[in-house]
Amino acid sequence: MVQDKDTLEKKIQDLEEEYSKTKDNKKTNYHIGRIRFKIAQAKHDLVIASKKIHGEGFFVKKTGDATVALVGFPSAGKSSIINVIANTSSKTAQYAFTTTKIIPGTMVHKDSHIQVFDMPGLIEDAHLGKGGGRMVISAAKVADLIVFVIDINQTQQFEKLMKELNSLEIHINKKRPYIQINEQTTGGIRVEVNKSGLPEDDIKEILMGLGMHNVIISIWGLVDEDEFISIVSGRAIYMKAIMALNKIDMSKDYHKIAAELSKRYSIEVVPISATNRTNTDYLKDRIYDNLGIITVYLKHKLEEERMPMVLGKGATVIDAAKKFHAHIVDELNCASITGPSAKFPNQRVGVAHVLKAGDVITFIRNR
Ligand SMILES: Nc1nc2c(ncn2[C@@H]2O[C@H](COP(=O)(O)OP(=O)(O)OP(=O)(O)O)[C@@H](O)[C@H]2O)c(=O)[nH]1
Ligand SMILES: [Mg+2]
Repeated sequence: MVQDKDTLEKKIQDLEEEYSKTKDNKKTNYHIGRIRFKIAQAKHDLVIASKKIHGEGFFVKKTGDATVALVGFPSAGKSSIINVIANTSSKTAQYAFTTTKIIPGTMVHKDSHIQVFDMPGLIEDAHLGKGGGRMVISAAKVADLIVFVIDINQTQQFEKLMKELNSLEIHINKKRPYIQINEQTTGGIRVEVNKSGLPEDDIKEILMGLGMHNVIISIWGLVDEDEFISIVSGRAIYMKAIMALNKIDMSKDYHKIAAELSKRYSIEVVPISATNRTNTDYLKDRIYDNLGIITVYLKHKLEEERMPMVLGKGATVIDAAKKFHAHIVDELNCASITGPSAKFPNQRVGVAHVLKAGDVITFIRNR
């Protein structure tokens, strides 16, 4: 049965009341697990119900070598930043909600093409469909990196952003705990490995709540109840993020503020001013680096022209060959490399050789 928004809000309120009454009684652990599960489920249903009320969905297409989403409160300077770092022109203004839909741009850096999404401002209760909440979810699903844009005069907004993303079941700069679930036809629920810190009974209760009655489960890392539910129900999204601390032209203390934020939230903070273009090239560098990509160059042995190719850090000669052309892999013998990963120019290396940014590669085929 699909429940409407008001019914769900009432249900969450009742459950939370029940939860707070039951919380301090140690004998009721089992019951608490069930309430927590029900609350999480109702909150998720509420997000879905709110989406229906607020109308249409939308679609963002991924292009380029990697994708980055700019996320922040209204007027933090997202559009001002995309206008500086990418080849697009997004409207900027002093009033909130200047941007109302996702504006894509391309940032060209070190011969890579990085797609950047300028997004509508996110606000509190975005997970209920207010502000740009839904757009953040759809963009988060395709983005490889989030850049939080924070106004230096409003740094308290970061805490609210993190809370919102938590409600959207987007986990920031966290490693996904490894959980293995094997569905069976009979035998009930068997917890084989449990390094979660959660009582086994709670785990069973949650799985039953999700309709998983016959499974063997192993949990290899610490996880709390909310995150566990979010993972086993398939809704959890894990995202890497950095922060662009904007408008530093308005604060003399920006070094100190940046350092404090970075320490408190364990996030890389890049202080910038979009208006004065202070540090914006450095921001591009940090985006590129946090995407974990390198640009290498392919060169035919008889030609001067070099073709840029973007690969993941740790990529080998064979990875470059695969990306270049599937057929070349069978014929590939070795490669000749000039650049950071070579000991000397035109060094012959095997196909398992690990490349570095800036390498120039010439494939050498079997005769
Ligand atoms: N002083 C100063 N003002 C800035 C800076 N960056 C942006 N602004 C101003 O802040 C206001 C909001 O900038 P936008 O780029 O429109 O902000 P936004 O985050 O895109 O806002 P929404 O689209 O409404 O979510 C504008 O008046 C900008 O001129 C900066 O580095 N320094
Ligand atoms: Mg904007």
